[in-house]
Amino acid sequence: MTQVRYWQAGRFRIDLARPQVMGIVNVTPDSFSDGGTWTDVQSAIQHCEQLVRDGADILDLGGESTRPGAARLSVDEEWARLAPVLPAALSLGVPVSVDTCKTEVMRRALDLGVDIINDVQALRDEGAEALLAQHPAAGVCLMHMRGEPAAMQQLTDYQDVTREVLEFLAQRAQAVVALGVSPARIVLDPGYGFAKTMAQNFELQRRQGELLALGFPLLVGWSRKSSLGALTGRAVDERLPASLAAALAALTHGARVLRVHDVAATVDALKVWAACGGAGYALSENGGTNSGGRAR
Ligand code: HH2
Repeated sequence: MTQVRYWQAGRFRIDLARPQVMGIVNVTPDSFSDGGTWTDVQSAIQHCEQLVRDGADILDLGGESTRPGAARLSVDEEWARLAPVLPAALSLGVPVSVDTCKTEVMRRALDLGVDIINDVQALRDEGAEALLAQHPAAGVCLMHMRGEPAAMQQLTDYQDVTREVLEFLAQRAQAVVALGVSPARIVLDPGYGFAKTMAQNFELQRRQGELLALGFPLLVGWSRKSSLGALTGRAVDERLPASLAAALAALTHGARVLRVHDVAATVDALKVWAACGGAGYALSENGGTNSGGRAR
């Protein structure tokens, strides 16, 4: 299977020849695994710096938890968490992503210069697609989920989860491209843990390679998720081995970007995986205009 080589992401053209590690910075009191740890501005900035020292290729900052039942914030509440941390994150020399579903938060983040919008709702908020289409270069991650986080775990009735995720992502990517976003700016995410049972998450993982037929790079987020806890019987702070195993499985099935909490451990695992000849994919040169992606 030939895969796209570059992801155009704001100031950067990210080279996917080497799998990329996206480090999670949750500036939230209630995220499922690290809520409350990085809520004050200084500790959030220090966490960004530490993740970059640990080898993060991308930082993903979120101000609103997406866990089932999490409180929904207003634009101003969400932005008040992100705004003091973003300028420091943007100075660290790596692409910065903002994890949000709200068009107005996206607009403010793009105005500040963030490189990527990571949207678990795949740009379905009103005006979100058009906002990205107006922007010349920002990257975007379109993720599959159903409904809202509050009730999504009741929406797990699929005939064939992989086919439905594929059709949803195809439709969302097509809609965004039709509005003028270059395909080189788009990555897709199957949305592990979002409106899926444990069995569906693992079935989707086993068949994840089918999503490559859409012609976009894949980003995945397995880190510490509850299906890993259900399978291993481990509490959320004991899921690192399970998270690493799932991350490597995702790479084997074609993912190129891993969204993780434990950057240092993931970087080590990737080094060993690569030295052992971990999945080699043929890569096609694709579009994208800016350079500046780091070589490391
Ligand atoms: N998972 C979470 C949040 N954002 N974005 C993408 N693209 N893919 C994911 O799998 C994904 C995501 C949930 O993890 P986390 O951010 O740690 O938790 P919370 O949403 O509770 O802050």
